[in-house]
Amino acid sequence: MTHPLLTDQDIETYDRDGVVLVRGLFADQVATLRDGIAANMDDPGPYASENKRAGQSGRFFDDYCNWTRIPQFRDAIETSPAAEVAADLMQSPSVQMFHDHVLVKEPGTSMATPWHQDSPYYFVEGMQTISFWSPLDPVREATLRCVAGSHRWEKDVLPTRWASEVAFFDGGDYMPVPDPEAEGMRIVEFEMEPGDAVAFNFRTLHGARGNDSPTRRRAFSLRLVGEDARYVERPGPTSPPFPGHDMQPGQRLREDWFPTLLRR
Ligand SMILES: O=C(O)CCC(=O)C(=O)O
Repeated sequence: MTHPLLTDQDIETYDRDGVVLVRGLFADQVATLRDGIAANMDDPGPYASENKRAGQSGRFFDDYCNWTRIPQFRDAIETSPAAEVAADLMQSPSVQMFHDHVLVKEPGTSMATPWHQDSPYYFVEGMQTISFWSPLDPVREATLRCVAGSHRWEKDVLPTRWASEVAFFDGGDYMPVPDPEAEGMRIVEFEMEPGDAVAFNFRTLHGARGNDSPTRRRAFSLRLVGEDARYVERPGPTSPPFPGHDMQPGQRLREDWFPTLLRR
């Protein structure tokens, strides 16, 4: 039976568009996630970054792979229906943890999140992949924006470094980063309340505006994979890098680092 937060139509939409809104996915975890983000910002991990280009205002903080050291993140992952909803949307009998990602745009942050697909940065590929992007503050302009159907594009989009826009890898066969507005692509975006989540495929092109509003825009992204996801090599170190992972192309992600959250 489909999870009560979803309709059969949502599952079709996710398959067709690579993006769908799930209202209230982390509704019961909002306070916990806000605490976790505060703990994360007080004690950033080794991958934390401040994304800024010359002349830009505000603060855009991001960090990832902290769920094993920040108990609030683990708690939210384990107590929310995220794994159940992921299994339904991906149509996968299993759901495995990949990582968590925190993205905070303080009021008056001018930097937009550039258009990108997540998959080319990662060492995992498959059609059964999902990120849940959940704001912990009401969002309007600074919400996530996704290009419908981009998860089915034949070629991956060139991954770049967010602040410098320099290519992330030297080699590889990638298409240039498109300009979805100029090219008339269908952009899907939602006004959201704390704990709502946008579910999107790792191959879905997405980005976000800066945060001109007078309130913070704290967001938690949870990245999960399904049954068909396999380790792949990229032309260079990936993001996240997971040093010493010791996996070979074609393998499933190792269970001791990327635990299975659900099996049906
Ligand atoms: O929060 C943002 O600005 C972008 C989020 C994003 O790129 C992601 O969750 O993959």
